[in-house]
Amino acid sequence: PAPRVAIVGATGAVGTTLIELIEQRGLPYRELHLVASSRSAGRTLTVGGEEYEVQAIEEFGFAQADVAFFSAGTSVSEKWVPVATAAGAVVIDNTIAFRMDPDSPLVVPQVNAHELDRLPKSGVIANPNCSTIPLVRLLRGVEDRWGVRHAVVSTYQAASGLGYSGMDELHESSRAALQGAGAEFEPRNFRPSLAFNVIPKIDRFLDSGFTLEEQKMLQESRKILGLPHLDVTTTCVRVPVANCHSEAVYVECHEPVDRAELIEVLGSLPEVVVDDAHDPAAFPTPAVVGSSDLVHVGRVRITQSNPRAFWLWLVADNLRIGAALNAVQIAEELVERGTL
Ligand code: A2P
Ligand code: 11C
Repeated sequence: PAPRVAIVGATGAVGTTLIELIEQRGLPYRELHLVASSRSAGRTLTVGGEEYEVQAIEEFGFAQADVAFFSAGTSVSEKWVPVATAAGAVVIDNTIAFRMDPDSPLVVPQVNAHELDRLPKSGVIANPNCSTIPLVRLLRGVEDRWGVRHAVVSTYQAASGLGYSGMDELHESSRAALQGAGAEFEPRNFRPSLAFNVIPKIDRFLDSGFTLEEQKMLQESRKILGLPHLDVTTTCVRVPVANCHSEAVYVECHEPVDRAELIEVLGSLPEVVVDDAHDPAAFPTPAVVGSSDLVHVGRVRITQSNPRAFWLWLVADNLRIGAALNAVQIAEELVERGTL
């Protein structure tokens, strides 16, 4: 029979996208439970034409779920994922809480779906960070054909990485700045204000001088690709874009790279599209890409000084590719294997 599904964080930006994708893609379920904080308890949401009442997590019995998607933040996962797995649910967790746990696979289905062949001891499958997912999907193809010597990445990350509160703050701070009241605006998430600004800091600073977001991109890429010595170094930057993360990616390979073949290899990866035209309406930008279930690649160029190195630009919808879609695709793989 189809699984009983719970969505924790159902009222948030990722949760809402998850619900939309479950409807669109027809993930089978025989029961659906929507869970959030007590603030949302009693709200109703319509899914597949049926109304569902949102339940407070404290009131929810996880024994009612075969699979639980968690996207309500790290502290909620730390507290409640063990409760869910103890009650028998398989958890697909969208926070940092279990990503580096050796007993929990970190899965991007287009890269390492084989790790879903057996259910993990922990009962938890971790969903990677939103800027890691599109990067490893491309690096997989490059590694297999030319071998990656090292990669240098700068990210341009959207406000929706911080959910609805991030998007709301971008709009409010921009409005305040346009009204000449920017100095009085009190930022809640982005410091300094993100309006008409770029901020080279995402998540907290570490003693190394890197940020946690930058460290996640390195550690998670290594784990997903199964390349413990992979050399990826990043600068993660928040930009005043509502949704869709972009990345400028420089890769030096072991072998010389032919541009036409690179475009062919990238374009033949699952759910990747190369829009390499020079027409500004064609190369990928967050505004042009909008809501998309594809990783968009453009600006592919071999460096003039080194035939083994190239640059590319990617844009991926962080709420879909970087979070909800990856989680739903993990669930689809489990359903296909008869695990759920
Ligand atoms: P709620 O809407 O009741 O606050 P976003 O990423 O867009 O900010 O959404 C966060 C999601 O996580 C929301 O669904 C939110 O529910 C949920 N959430 C936040 N804190 C808790 C909590 N302590 N317990 C359960 N769910 C929570
Ligand atoms: C951001 N990438 O754009 C973050 C959000 O580790 O899941 C996701 C944080 C995480 O702010």
